[in-house]
Amino acid sequence: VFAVIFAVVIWKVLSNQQQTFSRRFISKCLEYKKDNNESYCQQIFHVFEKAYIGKPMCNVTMEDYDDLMAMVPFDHPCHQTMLWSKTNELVHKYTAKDEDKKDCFTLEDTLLGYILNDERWCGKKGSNETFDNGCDDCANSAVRSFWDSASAEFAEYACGNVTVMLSGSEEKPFNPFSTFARVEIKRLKHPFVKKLNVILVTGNKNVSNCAADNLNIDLQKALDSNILYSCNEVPESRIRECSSSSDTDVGCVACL
Ligand code: N1C
Repeated sequence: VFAVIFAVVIWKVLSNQQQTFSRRFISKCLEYKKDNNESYCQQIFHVFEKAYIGKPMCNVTMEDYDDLMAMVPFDHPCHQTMLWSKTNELVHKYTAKDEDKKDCFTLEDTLLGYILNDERWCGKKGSNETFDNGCDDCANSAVRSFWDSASAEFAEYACGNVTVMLSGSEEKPFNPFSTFARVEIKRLKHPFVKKLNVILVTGNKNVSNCAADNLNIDLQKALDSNILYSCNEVPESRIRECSSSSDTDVGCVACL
């Protein structure tokens, strides 16, 4: 009897966990845009799940998300693309605006980025469920491969002047292990992309500036040589001011 009760409890917990993740996915999908309907959001979830379900936790590749990426194309203006590394909180504060005034877009402003931001998930071999805890953080995890895949698409979609917000509190603002360095920078392609603007955020703990070899040598080496490059050091306080007083500026760098 105890064994049966135990099994039922475990089963309930597991199925409840799955519902929680998929419910959250669907409800974020619905709140993203008023005309997203339940059936469209469910279709997206179904294609999303196929990337990792039933697979060993550390065996999910970027390509496993190809169908998902094809199903959910971007529709933001490609010339208003904002990339970032190690400035997660600040960049999203800077780019946050009401829908009708929005003039600078990060991956988290797109449907999939919005739904999956701050989420964890994985599958398990021999199970058809989505787990949202007990997921290992490995190179080919469902989460990492998703961000690699979405970041690749996002950078390929970019055009015109692209901006990236990097951190001057890092010894290497262009960290070779970051998604920006591994995945995004090499997918910016001339002649679609004309220029890359680096906004290097400075504050009270500055360990690098625009003269750093890490930017002038390492970053520029990774960048398509036909794409122009600029770097501006901007105090964090200025960026915070811009976030609140930015009705009039256009694009990702105007207020700075
Ligand atoms: O590794 P990073 O930064 O350089 O990645 C940021 C870079 C941005 O330009 C985005 O377009 O890559 C994209 N991106 C996300 O949008 C994103 N949202 C949440 C990459 N990763 C993202 N995450 C999670 O943060 C994800 O789990 C990943 O591992 C971290 C990357 O943060 P980082 O090192 O500051």
